[in-house]
Amino acid sequence: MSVPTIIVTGGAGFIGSAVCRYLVENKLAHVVNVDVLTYAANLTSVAPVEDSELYSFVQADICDAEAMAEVFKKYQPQGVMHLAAESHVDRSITGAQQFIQTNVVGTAVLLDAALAHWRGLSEEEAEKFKFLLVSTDEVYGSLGEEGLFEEVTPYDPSSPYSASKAASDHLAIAWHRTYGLPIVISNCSNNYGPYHFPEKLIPLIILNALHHKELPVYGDGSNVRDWLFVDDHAKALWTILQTGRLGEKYNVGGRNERTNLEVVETVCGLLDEMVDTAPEGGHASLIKFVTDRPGHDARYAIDATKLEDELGWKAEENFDSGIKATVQWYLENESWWRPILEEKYAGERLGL
Ligand code: NAD
Ligand code: TDX
Repeated sequence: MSVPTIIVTGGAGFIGSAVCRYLVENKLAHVVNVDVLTYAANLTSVAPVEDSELYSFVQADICDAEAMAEVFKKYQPQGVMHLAAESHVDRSITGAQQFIQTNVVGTAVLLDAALAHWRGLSEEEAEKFKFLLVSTDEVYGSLGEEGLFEEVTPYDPSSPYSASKAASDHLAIAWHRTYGLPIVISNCSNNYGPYHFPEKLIPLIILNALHHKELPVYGDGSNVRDWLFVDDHAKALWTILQTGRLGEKYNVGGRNERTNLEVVETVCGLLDEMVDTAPEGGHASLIKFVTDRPGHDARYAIDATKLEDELGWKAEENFDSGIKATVQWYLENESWWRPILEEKYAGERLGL
């Protein structure tokens, strides 16, 4: 059976690697993983599929127009799933320029490469081609205590990261309206799961707790995020690429709102049960409330009704079992995270 060839940008990152594993393991597509391999990349995350004939890897920068043109020419893809990005809000606050470069300029370069490719296709092939821009709920800004983000919620980004993602969403829509490029956009809530880089809240807390280091909770820990298991996101992205309507946006989320403090306490409680090295007073005794993130959005919560009703996707993993499986994965996969901790950045962060 022949399967489509799909370019996945950022396939060595947290979500991109889950997408690569899902598509290749289920023989849904030939994946061409295009990743420049920044600090956040890890090819070990795609090791389970790297020997498959349905998997190819190209080390290239999405900002490099020539390299992108070559990738399209060589692989003649039927679709693009664009995940490559600078993704960490705190880094965007201390250094915004790389976010503008990758998320804004890089997306524009990739859109142009996709457009040139699409224009060269036969009418029949062009009809089947689709470009999925993978975006975030952070483009909508912050909610108060009530309400949910809908696809029509106005954009109101707070951080350099979310502003750069909002810009890339606008570029994709512009390439659709102006040039007709077949675009679809997804806006997803916070992901968690295996292979998550340990600068993000959940893996940072797991690894700091295991090392009896402080567990930094910004502000009073009352900020709310809406957590989705990463494999549910990967399935949603494939569904949207396959059946999403052109020029449309789809919100992705699993209705799992938690305050940050609840998340941290949950992880601590699981570790208390799962390891026999807990500090006196339990892992939660390591919690430290620290200076808040500037521009810290109070609450995110996604209404995924459009995706559920129109395209039939539904989150399968619930947070209680998903977070337990995630903690278990980190306990069993020190070979994945140990080399990352030994890198300079993480060593500083974790005080190792
Ligand atoms: P990540 O930081 O783990 O991975 C990003 C990947 O992109 C890395 O492998 C990196 O090497 C690659 N990359 C960065 N710059 C590149 C460039 N110039 N050229 C080619 N590759 C480059 O990110 P993630 O958490 O997996 O997020 C993936 C996408 O999903 C991002 O677009 C992000 O905005 C979006 N998103 C993330 C979340 C989340 O909770 N993590 C939620 C919603 C949306
Ligand atoms: O040490 C910490 N302490 C803390 O309290 C860290 C790293 C985070 N936090 C808080 C800030 C957030 O309210 O936890 C929450 C989650 O923080 P992050 O893991 O940095 O994620 P967030 O800022 O919500 O953004 C993530 O979800 C949306 C991804 O990094 C983005 O790429 C995605 O778009």
